[in-house]
Amino acid sequence: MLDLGTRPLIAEDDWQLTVAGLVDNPIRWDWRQFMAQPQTDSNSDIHCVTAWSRLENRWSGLSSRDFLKIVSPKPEARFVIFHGYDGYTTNLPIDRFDRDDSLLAHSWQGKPLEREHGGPVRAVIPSLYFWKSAKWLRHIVFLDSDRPGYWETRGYHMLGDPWKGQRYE
Ligand SMILES: Nc1nc2c(c(=O)[nH]1)N[C@H]1C(S)=C(S)[C@@H](COP(=O)(O)O)O[C@H]1N2
Ligand SMILES: [Mo]
Repeated sequence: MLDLGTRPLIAEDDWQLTVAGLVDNPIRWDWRQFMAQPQTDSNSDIHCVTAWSRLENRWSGLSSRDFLKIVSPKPEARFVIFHGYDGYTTNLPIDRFDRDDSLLAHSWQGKPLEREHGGPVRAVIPSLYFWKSAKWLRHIVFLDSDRPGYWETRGYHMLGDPWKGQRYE
């Protein structure tokens, strides 16, 4: 599985990222504000639940660590849910987001993310199956309890750790 098939076309000028839920600083960024944040490159492998992997990806963007410093989650925030412009959602524990290889990426292999791969901005969470890496990122919500996203309500695993083979619940 790759995506829901809609592949929304979001011009950089129309793109916005909003944050809600249990944070001290619920930001709303446009493209220019997002691109003005600290920049990080991160190399990682990714693993799709349908058994393919793509090794040695170089992602560039805002690291999760820097992002979390800015939005400042409240102590009771334990889960995150990503929303895409295509209506997709996916959930993960905050400790998987808060890893040094997780980021909000605008580039892949040194080039702007193509629409097909989630441009302008996608989440990249290498420690979980690739369905957790939401494309066309629009909105991030911080929660005190875990809520299933699109695939998770359809029988996929709430965590989805590829090293534990957590495909289905
Ligand atoms: N917004 C959104 N993000 C998504 C999906 C989707 O349908 N919508 N599919 C997921 C799945 S199942 C996979 S395997 C990867 C595919 O990313 P790629 O197209 O860059 O290979 O995106 C993930 N992120
Ligand atoms: Mo997937």
